[in-house]
Parts: sequence; C-alpha cells; structure tokens
Amino acid sequence: MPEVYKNYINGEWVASKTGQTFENRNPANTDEIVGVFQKSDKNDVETAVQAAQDAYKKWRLVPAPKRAEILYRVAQLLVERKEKFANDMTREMGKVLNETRGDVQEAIDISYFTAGEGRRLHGQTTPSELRNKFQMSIRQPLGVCAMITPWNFPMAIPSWKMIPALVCGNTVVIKPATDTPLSVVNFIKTMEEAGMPKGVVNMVTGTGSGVGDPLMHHPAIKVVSFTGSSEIGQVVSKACAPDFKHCSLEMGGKNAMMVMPSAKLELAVDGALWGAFGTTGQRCTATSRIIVHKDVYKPFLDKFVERVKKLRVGNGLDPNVDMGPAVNQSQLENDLRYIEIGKKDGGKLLYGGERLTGGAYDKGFFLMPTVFADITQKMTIWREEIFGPVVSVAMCDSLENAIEMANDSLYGLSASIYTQDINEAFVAMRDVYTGIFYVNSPTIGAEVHLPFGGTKATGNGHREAGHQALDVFSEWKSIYVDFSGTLQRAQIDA
Ligand code: UN1
Repeated sequence: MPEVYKNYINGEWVASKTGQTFENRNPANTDEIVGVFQKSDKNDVETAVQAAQDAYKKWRLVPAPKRAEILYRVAQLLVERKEKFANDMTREMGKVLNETRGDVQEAIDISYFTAGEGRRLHGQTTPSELRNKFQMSIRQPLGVCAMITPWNFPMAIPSWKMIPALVCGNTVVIKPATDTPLSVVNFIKTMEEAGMPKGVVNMVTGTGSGVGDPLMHHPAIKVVSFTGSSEIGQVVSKACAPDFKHCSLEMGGKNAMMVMPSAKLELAVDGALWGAFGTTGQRCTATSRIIVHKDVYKPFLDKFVERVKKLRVGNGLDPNVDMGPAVNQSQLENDLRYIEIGKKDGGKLLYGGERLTGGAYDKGFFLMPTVFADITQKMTIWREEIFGPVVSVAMCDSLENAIEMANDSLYGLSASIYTQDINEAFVAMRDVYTGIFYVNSPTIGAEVHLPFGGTKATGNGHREAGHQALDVFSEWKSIYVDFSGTLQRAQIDA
C-alpha cells in the first residue's frame, strides 16, 4: 500500500476536509505510486492561513538570530538526509540522482547562507540634518507569505522562498507542485524536527485551482512568491493587484548560449550538453538556444551531435543514466508537439525527436534528446519555451549579430558566451539583457549567494536567493528619534 501523506497545518499532519486524495507516480515507471497526497480546497487553505496568522504574532518577535538557529538546524538535518531525499525526488520527478543530490544541496546552501542573515538583516543609520536627532532604517516582516512552487527544483525552490521569509520573521503557507509534493513534505518534516514552532510553516497540497487560487486571493496573505510559467505568473499578478499584495514572480526562459570562433569547442560542447539536457531540459535556465558563429558552426554541430547520441536516457536512479524522463504525460506531449512544429517550420532535425519505447521505456515518459539546426529567428521553437530536451541551433556571423539574436526574446533569464577573447566576453556581459550571464559555462548553475532572476517576461523585478531575497520578504521602516526636547522641523528649521 502506498503511503498517504497529509497536509501540515498548525504543527499537525491533517487530512484535507475534502476527504479526497491524488496519486503521485514515478515518471520513469508509472506502475510505481510514490505516495498519495491530499487533494485540498479553500477550506484547508483557510485553516492554514489562520494558523499562520496566529503564529505570526509570536514568531515576528523571536529575535532574528534565534529564528536563524532553527534554520541552521534545518541545514544540518538536510545534510544527514541528503541521500534519502534525493532518492525520493528522483522517484517523484525523474531527474538523475546526481542532480537531485544537487537540488537538496541547494536547499542546504540557502539554509546556511540565509540563516547567517539572522545576525545581519542590515539596515542603515545616517546623520540627521537636525541637532540631537538619530535616524535609522530597519527591515520589518510583512505577515503570512504564500508560496506556489514548481516541480523541476522540488526542494531547492521551496527553500529559496521559505528560508528568507522565515528569517525575516514572516510565517508561511506553501502549495507544492502536484508532481512533487513528497520533496516538500520531506523539507517540512525536517523543519518540524529542527524545532520550528507550530503554525510558522504550513503546507497544503492540491491543484492550482483548488489551493493556489484561494491562497493567492486570500486577504490575509501579504506576499505571494511564485515560480512557474509566465502565463500563470500573469494570473498571480492580477490576483495580487486589487489589494496590493507583494508579488514575486520567477517565470519562463529561452536562454541563449553563444559560441564564438575563439571558443574551446570541446568545452562549449560539454556546456551545451549539460545546459540543454540536464534536468531533461526542464529548467527555466536551460540552454534552449545555441547561437554559433559561422566559422565554427559545422565543427561545433558535428561534435555536439556525436556526443548527444551517446547520452543514455533512462531511470534516474540508475547511476549509468545521463538523462531521465519528462515529468509527466502532458509535458511529454508538449515536447512532442513542439518537435512537430519545429519540423513543419523547416528546422533541420539532426537527432532525436521521438519518444523512446520498448522494454522499461514503455512504463515512463522518455524522450530522445533532440537537436534542431539551421533554425531562424522567426521559428516557434526558437521563440517559445518548451521545457524539455529540445535544443535549437542557429548560425550568426558576428558577436553583434549573436547578441542581437540572444536579446531577441520575450524572456531574459540567463545567457552565456563561449570565447577566449576577453573583449568579446566583456561586451557580451554588458549588452545581453538578462538577469544572469555566464562566461565559458552554460546558462545553468546559479549559486545561492548571488541574486537569481530575470528581465522582461521572466520576472517582475524581484530576485530570489542572495541577500536580495530579503527585499521580497521584508519592508523598510525608517525611524527618526529626536532627543533634543524641542520641536525641530525637517526642511524648515535651520
Ligand atoms: C530553474 O532553472 O528552474 O541555476 C532553477 C540553476 C539552478 C536553479 C535553476 N541552480 O540552474
């Protein structure tokens, strides 16, 4: 019998009031039920928000260094459980074990780094223009924060949101993606064991319409932090607008890697493989466009395709496998639909393009790594985010042309350049309009202590991770203390 997991509300594991559940199946073997989860609705959301509101009264007054001590403990416990949690994550969403280990590691890293903010949370002090007057700015928490998280980084992304919110003194209600609730359950259990007071963190599982929607509209929610598609990001943004909820959105990408004539081609090929097919291409930072200078176009493509052919696709628990399945049936169908569009639009399919079948493949959502070449800027597969192992390669004839092509996108998350020419690297660093840029590595692999996020349709100006994450989960208060004993008027009295 598969295990049944409950919601976590006010420090208790409780069944949904709906009495309904949903199954979470392994995308590499759909015979395997990873767990059964609560199919919750607005009544569960209501109870969770209420619990978080009550807990906020005390939690905001816990000294930040003490809040942080619990977060350090979370990090320590995650270290101990890394292997088990990585295993669960591969079973629920398919990416290979090395990558799910990295996902848990990212949660560890953000927890250690952000817990350090408990002893900083820096504001400023400045001199006053008046005598005998002191002034400073401090960060204050906002209240209950809602988190709506995706399935591709099932523990890392929830941690990017929850840990900064908590260190600032907010309380949390999280709705995990329906494909990956187990990783969030694992994270929440770790928090519980680390001594998180009841009600500070709450989790409600279920669908976007059942849980996400009432959560983002709830009047007591002060911040909504969302990662997912730009389409749903608009829905979240509109839900937040009427009562001016703070809203932090992390959305799509169509990330370009540029390969210049001076590039080390083997290095660029290594980078392209990792950037395009890591996480089965299911990253908002995935390298989905490769722009290659005409002088090295053919040799790059030859080497690249030769290596793509050697990628082993299969169950991510097998250490010999390089690439796991698509996360679910509809993602697989979406990938195949884009492949058809790519062919119809005249893209040259160099490799892949088909679902893998036969034997164990029949039990999962496996797709061949797919390479399209000779792509032009108007083609749909060059413009739209696919979120699968499908990469498009196009030719450019200069650095300026490459930068123009890289920038010609709705999105602005990440980009990269392969070059040995330092001048080219600096021009590209300056002129590609994205939130993240890499030199001589692919478009993926952000570390937790720099801000993460993008321009244009990728985001709405906020950043996750780094100390910038604190800006989403705190508000400034400027405080003036007049100890002159007389009325002093700023801007008026000399
Ligand atoms: C994502 O692409 O959805 O920078 C998140 C990276 C990872 C996080 C990616 N650290 O590739």
